[in-house]
Amino acid sequence: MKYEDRIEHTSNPTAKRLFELIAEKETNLAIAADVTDPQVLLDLVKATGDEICVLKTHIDVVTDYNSDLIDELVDLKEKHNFLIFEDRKFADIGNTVKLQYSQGVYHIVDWSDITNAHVVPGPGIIEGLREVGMDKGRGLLLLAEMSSAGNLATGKYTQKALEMAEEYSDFVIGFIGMKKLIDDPKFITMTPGVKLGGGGDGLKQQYNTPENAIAGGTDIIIVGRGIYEAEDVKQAAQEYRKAGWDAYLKTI
Ligand code: S5P
Repeated sequence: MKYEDRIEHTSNPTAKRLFELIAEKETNLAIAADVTDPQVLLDLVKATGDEICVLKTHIDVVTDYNSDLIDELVDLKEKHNFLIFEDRKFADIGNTVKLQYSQGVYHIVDWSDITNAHVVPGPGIIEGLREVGMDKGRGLLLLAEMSSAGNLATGKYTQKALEMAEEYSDFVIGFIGMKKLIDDPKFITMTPGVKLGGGGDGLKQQYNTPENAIAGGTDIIIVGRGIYEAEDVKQAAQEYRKAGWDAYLKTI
């Protein structure tokens, strides 16, 4: 199914916007901008912003953080037309994640269109995040699978994540997964652990190629070191974008 044909299947405004912008921009590439220097982060986003549909951040790895960085990232988001996904991987009880999502240093709910959560605490984690995210039109991804070797998100755990997503599908827009896990056009699957040539990283990360990830039915490829460690980050982003989009065109 084409991305644009899935807009009507979801009620969540962030999911709608994401399908729309992927189709408009013709890119299913998300960058994992895991750099620690705020200026390097901004330069990376400036260089790659036109190639991506999603900027995935780990805001807590940025040194010398101040909230001006968020203002600048939001300006770049408007300029280059992408969504922001703070990869916070919440993992606590509902009341605690609600505070972590909305308060503290980062006030994630105020600027991040998408965030994600582990399902190990059960559905209370979704309810807590939903209490602050829903009114702002945000979307949540559940970690139904992981990319690292030996991870425990398999079998029944993965199945439970899919059931929880169905139950809260006004707020849960999809999954982190290694492949399409459920045949339902409203859910978006994003796959990390993607690198041209495949391989691993010495700390149990496992890489799949963009072609194989998309052939497995995922919707968005998440690429970090494959892009930001390249000599020419723009050119690398263009290569991944083309690989991801060509692979998608083969599926429709
Ligand atoms: O299972 C996972 C889930 C995530 S969100 N495996 C992952 O690697 N990630 C994230 O994807 C990880 O936190 C990092 O930001 C990115 C992968 O980065 P790369 O440099 O290995 O491409």
